[in-house]
Amino acid sequence: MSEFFNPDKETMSQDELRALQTQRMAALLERAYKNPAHKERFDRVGAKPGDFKSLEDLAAFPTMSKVDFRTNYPLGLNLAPRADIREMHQSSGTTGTPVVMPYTEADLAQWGECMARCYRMAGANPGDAVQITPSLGLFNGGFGFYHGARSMGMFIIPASAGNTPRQVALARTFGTRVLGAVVSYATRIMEVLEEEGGELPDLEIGIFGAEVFAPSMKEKIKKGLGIEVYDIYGMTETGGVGTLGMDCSAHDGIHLWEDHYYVEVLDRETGKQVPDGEEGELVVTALTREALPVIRFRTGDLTRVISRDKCSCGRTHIRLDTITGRVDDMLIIKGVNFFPGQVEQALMEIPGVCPHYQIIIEDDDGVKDVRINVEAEEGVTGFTVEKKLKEALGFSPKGDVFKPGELPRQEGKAQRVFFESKKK
Ligand code: DLL
Repeated sequence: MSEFFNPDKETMSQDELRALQTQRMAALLERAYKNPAHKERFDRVGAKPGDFKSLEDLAAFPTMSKVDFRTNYPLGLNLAPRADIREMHQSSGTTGTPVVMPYTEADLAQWGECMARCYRMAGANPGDAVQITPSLGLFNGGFGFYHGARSMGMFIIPASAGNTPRQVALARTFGTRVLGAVVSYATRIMEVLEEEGGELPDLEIGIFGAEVFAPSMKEKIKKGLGIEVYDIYGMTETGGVGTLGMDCSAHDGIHLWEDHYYVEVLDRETGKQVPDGEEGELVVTALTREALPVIRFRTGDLTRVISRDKCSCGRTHIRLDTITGRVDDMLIIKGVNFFPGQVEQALMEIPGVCPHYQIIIEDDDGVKDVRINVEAEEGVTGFTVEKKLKEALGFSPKGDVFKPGELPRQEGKAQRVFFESKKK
């Protein structure tokens, strides 16, 4: 059986991809201009869809962000007739107004195809049992795994979030081969398995994402569950999990579905494209979505282009590095800038450390300090943690070591950073 879900599209040459993107982009800009919110955005900077001739011309068009979703809440950016909307998802965010993503029938098929490509890329086959552990609800995670599995023709176990002992029992009873999860939930399943002392003999493939996923964490989960682990990427605004791609078994970058999405990596300050290999903010245009295609959407995610060359797996689409963090997650403590993902990377490199940790930012009347709470097996001390982080990040946080199981567990995306104010 082919390793590709859609071999023609997944192996198009870069030249063919550029031509397809150019044609799709031109049509998209014309279509979006009929929407009052986009028209207003384009007019503000004097960008006219008719002036777009090549992908270089896109730089003249404005970027958009979550703010555009919020000011046009709930469906102001939707281009499809209301009667054609078949499903919606939304992400809550932290500022109150949610980001809403509507889907037409064609959008659901596009999502299903992107996800099916990911399943296939991970080595999943039609008929395999896939267990879906992100919640099937407004969060796109659960339904994305579902639509992709429908497109592939898999045996779907829509377990949704929570009740981990039941998840393990389901996997055992129905022979789950593929597990879809938010990264931190995969560690929870691992933990319950360890407590029970059992194994999941049929489980071979883990497709995890939604959170920063440090290479050392991947390694820990891979070993802990004894499976191959894939890093899947996507977001509400682009149409959900898997829309932006995943790494293949060569694990040499996230294959981004370029026939569906056009990406730029921009310098945050200048808004200019950075050279390949340099880190910047990922900006995405959705070329094939009917209801709500984003145009130059500033994702807030930091990454870099790893390669535009054909991968050893045969796929030709651009490859991006794993997401190192979000622009707004950067922490500055005692003059040192760092991202939570760097803390994760360093912590998971310490032998005996468990994948459950918290980064506490203590604010003592304006003076900030960091405390790391981390679970670890006997023998790992606060000093070990402090030394490792000093080496990795250049400053010395306090390290507090907890016994396995002592820190709180979450079912959705894990909150890793906490702020504590000591001001009276
Ligand atoms: O988290 C989609 C998803 C669900 C991806 C399940 C993978 C698995 P949102 O809730 O809209 O959608 O959050 C999107 O999560 O901008 C990134 O900051 C982060 N994110 C998603 N995937 C990854 C990943 C889903 N593989 C936001 N690595 C994005 C790092 C990720 N961060």
